[in-house]
Amino acid sequence: MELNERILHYLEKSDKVDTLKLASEFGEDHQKVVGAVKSLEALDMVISEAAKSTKWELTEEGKLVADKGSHEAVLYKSVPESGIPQAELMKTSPNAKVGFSKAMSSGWILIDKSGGAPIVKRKVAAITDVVQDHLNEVKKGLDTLPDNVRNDYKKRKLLQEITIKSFLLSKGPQFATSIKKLETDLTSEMLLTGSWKTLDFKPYNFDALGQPPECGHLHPLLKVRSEFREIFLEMGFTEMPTNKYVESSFWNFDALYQPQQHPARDAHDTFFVSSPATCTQFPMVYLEKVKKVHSEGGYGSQGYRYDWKIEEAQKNLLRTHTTAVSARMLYHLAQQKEFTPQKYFSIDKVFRNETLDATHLAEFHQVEGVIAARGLGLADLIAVLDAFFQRLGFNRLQFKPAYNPYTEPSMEIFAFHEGLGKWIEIGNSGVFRPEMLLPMGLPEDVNVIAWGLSLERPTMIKYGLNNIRDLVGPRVDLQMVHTNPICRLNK
Ligand code: FB9
Repeated sequence: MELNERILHYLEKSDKVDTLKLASEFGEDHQKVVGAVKSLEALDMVISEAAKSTKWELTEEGKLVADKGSHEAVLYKSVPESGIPQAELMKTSPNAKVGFSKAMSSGWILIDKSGGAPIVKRKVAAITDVVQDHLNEVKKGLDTLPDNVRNDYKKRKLLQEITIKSFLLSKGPQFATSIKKLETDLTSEMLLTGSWKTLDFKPYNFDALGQPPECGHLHPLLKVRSEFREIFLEMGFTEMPTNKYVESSFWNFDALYQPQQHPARDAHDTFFVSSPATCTQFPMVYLEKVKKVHSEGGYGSQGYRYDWKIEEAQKNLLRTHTTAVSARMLYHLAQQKEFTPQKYFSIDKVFRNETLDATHLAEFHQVEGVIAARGLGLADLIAVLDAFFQRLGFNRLQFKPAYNPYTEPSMEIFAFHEGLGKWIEIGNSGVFRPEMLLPMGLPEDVNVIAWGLSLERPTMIKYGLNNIRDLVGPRVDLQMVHTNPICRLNK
């Protein structure tokens, strides 16, 4: 018979019954009985009132004593007929100290100091371990201990009093000893035959929670991107338009004063596009200035002194950095009649034809910050990096001189990662060169400081991933995307 009906039959014979008693009578888990009661209560077949009762049960130490004997009995049994040095006896069990004092107060043992070193001897030939017997009685549910004894065991942390929540049951308005099958759907057949008139329908449970709607979940990269975006916006930066994966070599390299023979411009580092292979739309006055600064110098620079070719600049590629976007933005800024200071940022994909490994793929997201204002210098760059990375939870930065074709000076950025317990590289930065800025037409006293980092690296660290292929690509565990926590970069 179903548990529900066993409960109803029991209740028919007795007006009130506690769920604990039912659990014991039926040999069922109390929680299972409570669950059945709740379903009967939903049908108004029973009424339950919350009840509380207390019960004594053995602590973990009490269970050990019930099993192995009291500490004093264990100690007594460790004393041989001939006696044992007290120091040695105290090493025989982890509870020897408690056992010794109890065995002494029970008159089971004595200390013989006649020979100098204290020797422990048995004072009685045999003992009865009443503590063990009492605890085994409680373990069986026979609670016949006098209060003073029970309180002593509580003090010795062998017994503990626990409160049990249960329910006192009585017959409900719809009480019956069998459960009518409740219909859950009103069918057309019921309406046609009129059987609905005699059927019982399950009442609506307006408290029931709906099925959680299946929906999409943000990928960890997008969560980290949102965090970075928030940090930049909080700092007053404006997002640059980065919806141009295919870029000309001109904007990706030449505008950044990166010479045409630079190794990064080779096909082994860059993905060139075969169709359309070239771009021919450039601001030609500006292009001529770029050509001149590369080939002859100018603006105080001797240039690279090579035969700059427009065909090289026209080649289309997948942008290798979002600094190509920064170049376009700065050129656009330079066309303003009156210069106004700006703070730009970008977070988007870049592509590099480099060796793949566990942490590098041919594409990654670059995060870039750019500030253009009069009289900026390295100190301003360090200060803004400090403020930016503090928002990522980094309070200790170190800088190392580096080289970029388009910034001078340049610095690699390092931070001490408390979680990893080591210094890690967290980005690169620098001051854009005059050979890049002045051909655009920016005023001579305007400097531009910038820095960059990736999105994948912080995301992998944040979510404890060691292989980039666990973050992006066909091997990604979609359950990870579903369940991973929200991202807080500074936590
Ligand atoms: O992101 C990087 N590391 C990083 C960043 C944040 C972070 O956060 C913590 C957990 C919370 C942890 C680590 N790096 C830059 C450093 C290394 O990972 C490096 O091995 C890989 N670098 C990429 C380039 O690799 C081909 C990261 C990427 C990178 C490097 C430089 C720039 C952008 C991205 C730049 C720039 C720049 C410089 C001057 C002016 C304008 C832009």
